[in-house]
Parts: sequence; structure tokens; C-alpha cells
Amino acid sequence: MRTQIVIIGSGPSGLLLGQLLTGAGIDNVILDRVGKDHILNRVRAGVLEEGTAHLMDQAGAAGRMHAEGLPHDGFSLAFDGRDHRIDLHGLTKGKQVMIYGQTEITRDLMEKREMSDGISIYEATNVEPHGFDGSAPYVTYEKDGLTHRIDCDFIAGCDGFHGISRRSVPERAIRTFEKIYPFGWLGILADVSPVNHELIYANHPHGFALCSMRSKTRSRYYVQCPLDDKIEAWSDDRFWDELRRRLPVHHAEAVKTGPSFEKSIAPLRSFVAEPMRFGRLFLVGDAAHIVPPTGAKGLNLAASDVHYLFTGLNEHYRERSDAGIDAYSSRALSRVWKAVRFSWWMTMMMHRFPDTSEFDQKIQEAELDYLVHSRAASTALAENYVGLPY
Ligand code: FAS
Ligand code: PHB
Repeated sequence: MRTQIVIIGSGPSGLLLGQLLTGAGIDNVILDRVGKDHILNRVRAGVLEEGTAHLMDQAGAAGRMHAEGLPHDGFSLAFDGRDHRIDLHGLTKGKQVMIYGQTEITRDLMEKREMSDGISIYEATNVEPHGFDGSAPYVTYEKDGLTHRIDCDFIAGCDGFHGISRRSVPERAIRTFEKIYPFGWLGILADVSPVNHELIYANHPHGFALCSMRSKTRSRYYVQCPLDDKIEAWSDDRFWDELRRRLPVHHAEAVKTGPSFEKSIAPLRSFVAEPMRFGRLFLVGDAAHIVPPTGAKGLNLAASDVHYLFTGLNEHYRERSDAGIDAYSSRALSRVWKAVRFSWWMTMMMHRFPDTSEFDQKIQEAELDYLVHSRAASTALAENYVGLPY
């Protein structure tokens, strides 16, 4: 088989890139090592920047997002028993975020791809990129007991943090930067109405909590937990008690509880690989970077990477210009590092660290006090949260 672009990974990065390329008449094939249902069963991000929503429009896959998504003009920071609203709309001259689950983004893009007759090969094992340091790259994979080969012009490594693409780059050619946080997030999904019409990020002596949602009838909640914590140690009752303990009383009393149907613990890390291009192989999304979910940036960074790479590939084929693909890594990394900083800053500000000193705790409290009482500080938070320009 031959195509122009082989995309490794059928998560949001791969599917969004595939749909934009298809819309521009650029042939592409998506490979994933698991099946569609496995991908659709993952519960991850929930907040979309306007840039991400616009890319879904550009991909022609935004109908359900506009119909079912919840545009939000602000969110609250809760600490010391009170909450403080951050007026995103007012502080960013009218910008919003869209509450719409990553699972739905993935479903919409999969359906759009099927309608566009895009080729996606699932349960492709031992996927391997080859020859990307030359001018004739190709990808091999196994399926139904046979080894297959796809020759191409370029390879997009959209295969996430644990994928094969970054691991295929010679160690001498790549630098990585990492910070591991000493706690995780225990998250649940429950079909109960959200405690508030907007998100609440809470900093409490017992730890961080986040009140989010997927719709007006489905809530997504998180509590900070020790890194070595186990799901089995968290009954629903224990979760609801701990969530309410970490919220201001008026919110705690309003929490609607019910049986959770998804419960998971995610570790938190910051990670960046540089560069994001190796000849004819490009790293995209989580394959190149990971952020703690505190700033709701992971999925949105994947979207801006896709924007930069699609723009470059489109120029390559339409205008015979390589300026865009040559600039891909530096353009993407410039935005990545600003989002990595923001996600680190929000994580440091909103979580309780096991080994924090009394001095560091007072600094955190001063940071929160300054943030909610200074328009300049709130504006800086707001412009990062809605998403810096592409
Ligand atoms: P993904 O990891 O989503 O997709 C990669 C795809 O590549 C997968 O389908 C995988 O099966 C496939 N793949 C991997 N290795 C392969 C191989 N060798 N061969 C073929 N295919 C291969 N972001 C937020 O903004 N907010 C959040 O709240 C949030 N919560 C998260 C919770 C968890 C537990 C995790 C892991 C991430 C979370 N994220 C969150 C970040 C997440 O949303 C990512 O940013 C997003 O999934 C990035 O999408 P992709 O780059 O497509 O990578
Ligand atoms: C979510 O709804 O899953 C979510 C929202 C905001 C975050 C992280 C996760 O910062």
C-alpha cells in the first residue's frame, strides 16, 4: 500500500489530523494498536479551548459539539471556605471554553472519518516507522497474522506518551524534560447533576478537588490522592464524603451523589520531548508532551500541534513549500512550553504537597489571595485558561 501520510494513533491527535488532511485532499491512513471501542471507553479531557472547537468546525465534525457542548464563561477557585469566580469572558474580551468530553470528540471524528471513507486500521500490532531519516519512509505492522507495509511521504506519530514513535528516534537525537508530581487524581463519572453550573477548582488542607461535568445530567469529579493509592480503597461513599469535605459548605451541601460508573486514578507529570520533528517523522500531542490536567491543556495542546502540522503539510503539497513543516517543531514547542508552564503553575497553586514547608504553604496562600484580588493576575490566568493564540 502507498499513501501520502501514515498517522500512527487514532486518538484525538490522529483523528483530527486525518480529517483535516482528508478535507484538503491529502491521502492518509490511520493505524491503531487497539480497537475503536477500547479508544471510546477512555475517559479523559473535558474542556475545549476555542481553537480546538474551531478545528472541529474545520474538520466538519462539530455538529454535536455545538448542539450538546456547554459553553462556559468562567470557573471558580475555592479555598478558605469561599469561592472566587474567574470571569473568563470579561477578562479575555469575550472568549469562552466549551465543556465537551474527549470521548465525544473522538466519537465525532471517527464517525466523520467513516463518512469520508478514510482508511483506519485498528488492532494493528507491532507498528513500526522506518526510513524517516531519508526520503522514502514507510511503516510496517502486523494484522491477521501477516506483516504489512505502507510506503508514504511522511509519518505523524500521534500515538501518545507510551507510543512507538518517540521510542523509534535515536536517543542522541532527542532531549526530554520531565517533572513527576507526588500525587495523583482519583476521578469518577456519575449520572448526577453537577454541583455548580461552572467548574470549581478547590484547594483544601485535605487536598485538591475539581468539580467538572460532561452534561447537565452527568458529573465528572476528581480528588487529589496519594500516588500509591488504590481504586479498591475508594468506595463511592468515601469519595463523596472526601469531595464534600474539600468544598466550601454551600457547595458541599448541594452535591448530588449517586453511583459512579467510572472510577480511575491518573498520575500527574509534566513532560516535553524536543525537537518534535525527525526528518519525515513528526511527533504530535501526547507523543511529544504531557501536562498535569489541572490547566485542562493536554487535549488542547494536541489540537494546536495538529494545526501547525496540517498547515505545514498542506503548504508542502499545495504550494511546494517546506517552510511550514520546517517550522513545525519550533512553532509547536513555543506554545507547548507556555502551556506546560501554566499547567505546572496551576498544579503548584491548587494542590497540597506532602513535604511542603510552612513557608511554602504561606506562599501558596498568598498566591491565591493575590490572584483573586488582582485584575492583572486574574487576567493572566484567564488568557492562559481559554488558550493562548496559535
Ligand atoms: P492519545 O494517548 O489519546 O492517543 C494515542 C493513540 O495511539 C491511542 O489510541 C493508542 O491506542 C495509540 N497507540 C499507542 N501506541 C501505539 C502503537 N505502538 N501502535 C499503534 N497505535 C498506538 N487532558 C485534558 O486536557 N484534560 C484532562 O482532564 C485530561 N485527563 C487525562 C486523563 C488520563 C488518564 C490521561 C492518560 C490523559 C488525560 N488528558 C487530559 C490528556 C489527554 O486528553 C491527552 O492530551 C489526549 O488524549 C492526547 O491525545 P493523543 O495525542 O491523540 O494521544
Ligand atoms: C474534566 O472535565 O475531565 C476536566 C476539566 C478540567 C480540568 C481537568 C479535567 O482541568
